[in-house]
Amino acid sequence: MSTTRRTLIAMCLLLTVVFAACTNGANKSNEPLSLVPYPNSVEEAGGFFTGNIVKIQQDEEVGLISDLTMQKLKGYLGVDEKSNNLLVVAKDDSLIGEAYSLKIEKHKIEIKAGTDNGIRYGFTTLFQLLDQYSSDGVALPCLTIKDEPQYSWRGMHLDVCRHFFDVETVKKMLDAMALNKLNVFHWHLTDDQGWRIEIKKHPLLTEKSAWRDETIKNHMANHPKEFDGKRYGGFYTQEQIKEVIDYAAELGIQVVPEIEMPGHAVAAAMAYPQLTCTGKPVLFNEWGVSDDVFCAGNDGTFEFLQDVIDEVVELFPSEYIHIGGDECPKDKWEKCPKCQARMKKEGLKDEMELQSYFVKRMERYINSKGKKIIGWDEILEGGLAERATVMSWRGKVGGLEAASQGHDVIICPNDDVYLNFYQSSYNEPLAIAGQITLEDVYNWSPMPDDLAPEFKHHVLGAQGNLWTEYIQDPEGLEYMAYPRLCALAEILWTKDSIRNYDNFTERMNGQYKRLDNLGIKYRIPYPDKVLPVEAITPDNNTVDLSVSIKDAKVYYTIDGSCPKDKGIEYYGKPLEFKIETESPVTLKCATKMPNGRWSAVQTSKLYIGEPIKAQNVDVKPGALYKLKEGEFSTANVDFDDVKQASVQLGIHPSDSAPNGFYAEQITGYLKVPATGIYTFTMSSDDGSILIINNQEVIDNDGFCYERTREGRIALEEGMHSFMIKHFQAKYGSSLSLKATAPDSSIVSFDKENVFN
Ligand code: TNX
Repeated sequence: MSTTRRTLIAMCLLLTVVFAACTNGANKSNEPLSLVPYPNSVEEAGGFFTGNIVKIQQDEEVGLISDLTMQKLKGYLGVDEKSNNLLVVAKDDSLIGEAYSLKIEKHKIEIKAGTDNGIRYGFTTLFQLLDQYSSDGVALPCLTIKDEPQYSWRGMHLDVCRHFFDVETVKKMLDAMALNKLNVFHWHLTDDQGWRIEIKKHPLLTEKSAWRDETIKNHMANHPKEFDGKRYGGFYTQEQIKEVIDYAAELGIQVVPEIEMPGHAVAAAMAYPQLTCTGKPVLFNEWGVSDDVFCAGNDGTFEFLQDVIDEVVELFPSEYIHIGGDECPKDKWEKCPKCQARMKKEGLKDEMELQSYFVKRMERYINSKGKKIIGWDEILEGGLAERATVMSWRGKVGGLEAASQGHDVIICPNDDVYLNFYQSSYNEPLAIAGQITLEDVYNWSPMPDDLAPEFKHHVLGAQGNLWTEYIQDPEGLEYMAYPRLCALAEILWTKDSIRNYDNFTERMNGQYKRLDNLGIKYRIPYPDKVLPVEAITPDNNTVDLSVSIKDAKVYYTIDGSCPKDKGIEYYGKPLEFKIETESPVTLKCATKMPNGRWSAVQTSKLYIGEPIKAQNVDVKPGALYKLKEGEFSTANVDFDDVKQASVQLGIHPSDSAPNGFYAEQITGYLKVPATGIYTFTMSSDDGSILIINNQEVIDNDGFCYERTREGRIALEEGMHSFMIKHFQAKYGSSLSLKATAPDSSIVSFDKENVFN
């Protein structure tokens, strides 16, 4: 072979290698593009755009690049007429609605869209790429992104009534929404516990209704109730409201105000008692639903609400006004002569229809002002208002029903996207109920399964709802909202077919840094693969302390001390325990972010040793059941003095305690089918404790709505004694328990497996 030929081949090879390095380089060390929400189409071309200065070439269209966008751009790139790197921003009417395209070539970046929001999103994507690719000088991978959202309603709701959040906090939330390409801010401005919007015609709404004398402490399930005795309140002046609306508009976010009616009206009625059926002032300094609602028989109520709407429509450019409509008990209407007279006059057959009358009447008024109404799914009851959009919060059912009737709907079920619910089972600040993890949000989809294809376009999208009964301050708010909001944003933007949770988790590494830049104190996950009670056996002698955030480090201790002080760094390899180690070991671990912020500390008791020997006992079917009536605040109740036990075949809460306040204890033997580690899962409302072979496996104690917790223990095949303790105070009651065997089969606590 001639030298020239050899050189040519070598050069070709070299070029191939360089090219490969470049395309790979676009994914520095195979990192995915750190974009959240992920664009719907990305084609990487190879090569890089380099350089820190661009010349901007913009269409004549006015306002295509907003001042704010320009300001942000200058934080990344210099702008100079003489640069031969071009940034082209162009209107392209073939890109509909919020669609945009972003093309990066070696000397040119081009953003195209048909609308201002499209251009904004193009820049948001560009800025995210610049975050990722400008550590040592800008080197953006050449690519073409063609993108548009899956849903048009990508929202975030904030309740500023239960707790008040000032303008700065709201603006910070809007910044985070814009970062995630969300476009609707649903501002819940009135409720029982506070009226937050200045209405000039009715000044007492801010003088009186914006304040309460005290607030319930702890969880509302606690019994007896305690109050803090501290006056609390706040409101927005109309000037401040305008400031927020303008700020949101700059970010491409529509602000939808919510004025609650006919329920959740107590704050208004505190100042204007004539608005309720009794005409007496009412107070409601706790959470939940009050019986006192706006009187539907009194024309004065409608006049008052119309006055409010008059000022609201003047302030808010949004095409929608949310009128609430949820949780309106009918007790007072049933007894109110005016309401009953109204029903008779209007030919309404029941109070449901009276509610529908109320909503329809207000809808007509709001429509006459050129706006559309939205209501929570209760507005379906008694007949839906003609043009209303329905917000489905009690599951997707209301949404399904309304969409099938040809109404637009927004899907935001409490079990899926209530960002006031717990984010994990342990170490969380007090929250209302439930559990919705980041992964749960990510794996959810707003579209109701049974919706006929011809109605699917009525599903406008979804939103995260942030009710603030248990969220007292901005830090608490940020903890609950993020990172779940990012997951929600992605499911609303990115097509289901290209979404993937692991990939999202990787891309979140970049998004966490952006949240850091906004000063947002999002929740940092603690290592949660290790449960509070763990079993370590010769066959299974490791614990995994990994967390999903790549840039974070995990520290742990095994001497009971705090891992934040002198923890040992965990290097991603499961920790091994020798079976001779003295048992139990108290393991504590926590996650540290690159900026020094810590997660909560997870504490775990590791029981080390051979599986516990089975008990050799003579048994009969069923468990022994003891009940104690009375008001308890813990499941840890002594039952020795209860001599009489009944036999019960399954594990379920008492259905015989007459006043709903009781504690119960269930004891017996559980038969397990094989030797190995068992995971026990227990849900209860209120608290419960599980003890196996005299060892506490699950501590799920305390006042709560239904809550699920787990624990592990190693058992030999055969019989093992157990004790379940449970107490019930106010509100719902439940208790359920199961064990997962080493082969993943389920051992249920039923007559096949439970003995005494
Ligand atoms: C139900 S969701 C409510 C709110 C509460 C929330 C607590 C809805 C329309 N009404 O008043 O704050 O649950 O999760």
